[in-house]
Amino acid sequence: MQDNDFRHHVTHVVEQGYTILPLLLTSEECAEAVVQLDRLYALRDRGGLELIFNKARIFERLYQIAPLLRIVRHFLGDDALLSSMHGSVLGPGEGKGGLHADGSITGHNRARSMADDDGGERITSHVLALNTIWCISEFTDTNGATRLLPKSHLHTSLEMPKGGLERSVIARAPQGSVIVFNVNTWHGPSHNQTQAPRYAVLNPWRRHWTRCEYEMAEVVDPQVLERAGEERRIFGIDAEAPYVERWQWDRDKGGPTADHAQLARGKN
Ligand SMILES: O=C(O)CCC(=O)C(=O)O
Repeated sequence: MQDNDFRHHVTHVVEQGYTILPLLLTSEECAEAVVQLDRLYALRDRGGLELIFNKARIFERLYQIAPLLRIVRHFLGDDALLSSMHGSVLGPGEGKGGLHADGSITGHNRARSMADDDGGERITSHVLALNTIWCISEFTDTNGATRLLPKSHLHTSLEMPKGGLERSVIARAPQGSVIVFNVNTWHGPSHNQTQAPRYAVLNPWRRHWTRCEYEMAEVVDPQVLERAGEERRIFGIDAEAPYVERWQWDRDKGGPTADHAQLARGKN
């Protein structure tokens, strides 16, 4: 990505709460992703669409794309963490719901985590997390593309701004693009009025020092971690909290030091 494109996307996220990076995946990669999403959709009742980097090689590609990582790290720091990776197949007729902001289950937008002293205001001063949505299908006005409410990332209340749904805009994007948005931005799928499913991958990112949606260091398949190469840090091995005393803990490895290997649990 050229520097002026980078600055354009950064400014759009800062001012509008989202941006769209076009055409980062090839049509062949999207076609392979569709095959795999269809296979996993059939298994959806038993978690088929969860943590899909463990389930097909094509999805490992989604955290190896330099222009996206550059934007993610610009906002969340060099040690940003992948928080989950979920497949989405939005069928014909689906997507009639409203909008929401993410982080309401495990993040700073969780109503029960608001303290009295917060005065009912969520954190908007810094970007605490981003969501990214990969457009495995082209995203159009009619096929259930994500809609977003511009500037809603600056809204301090946990309640959606009045008239939010009416003022939201559909993220039109060519196949292979990725939508990047602030965790505070209200969004949701629009109504799929076509006869074909809309395919996407939902791929949120968080700061190193916040909790991810999964214990990624624990759930990632060891071979997937190995293949991640330099990018393995996105799984937060060094973000794991010690379960032994600190002097016995190897932070880089995310487990007891070699001298205390007998204290290791599970994967260590
Ligand atoms: O499927 C979409 O378009 C939106 C997904 C969504 O709401 C989310 O990832 O939180």
